[in-house]
Amino acid sequence: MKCFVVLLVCISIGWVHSGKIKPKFNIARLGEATQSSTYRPEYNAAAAIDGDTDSNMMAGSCSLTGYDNPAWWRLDLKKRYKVEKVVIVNRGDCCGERLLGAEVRVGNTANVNNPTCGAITDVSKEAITVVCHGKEGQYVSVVIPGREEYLQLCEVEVYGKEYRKPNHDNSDDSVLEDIGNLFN
Ligand SMILES: [Ca+2]
Repeated sequence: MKCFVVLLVCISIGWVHSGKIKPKFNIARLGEATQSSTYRPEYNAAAAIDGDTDSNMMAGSCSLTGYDNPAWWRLDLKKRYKVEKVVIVNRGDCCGERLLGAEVRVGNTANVNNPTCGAITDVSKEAITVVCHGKEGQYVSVVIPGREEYLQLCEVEVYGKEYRKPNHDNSDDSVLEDIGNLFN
């Protein structure tokens, strides 16, 4: 029986590392979103984490602020995470250039002034990935600094691992976490 369990675990880990399973769980779905203002009620901040990546604003699954300076959107993940990357789906039916210069920020302060992962410099594709290299924080924000602008986000996906305090031996926990992700 033990051999069977060990084999099952090894096969599971093999699946994780072979990349043949679906991507890791999008932790943005666990959070709560707010934004600098809301253009119309149906374009509320939560539309950017509803799991629907439809980039047509008329489909009703995109957030949109007013013409703010700065326009911002912020996600409270409720726990601290080491954020690996943020994938943003831009609006596709018009005006994609509005997102140029937007910065993704991650940190533990409940505002939009946390450290920056990177800025959006290319809007030629609707899905834009900003790499955060494990930057740690409870809050993920998208901010357009330095000008008045509308901020439109059809989806924001966040990938990372729950933050664990340094010096904690979490090797076994990490294996269990990876296996757990199989079933998310
Ligand atoms: Ca959406």
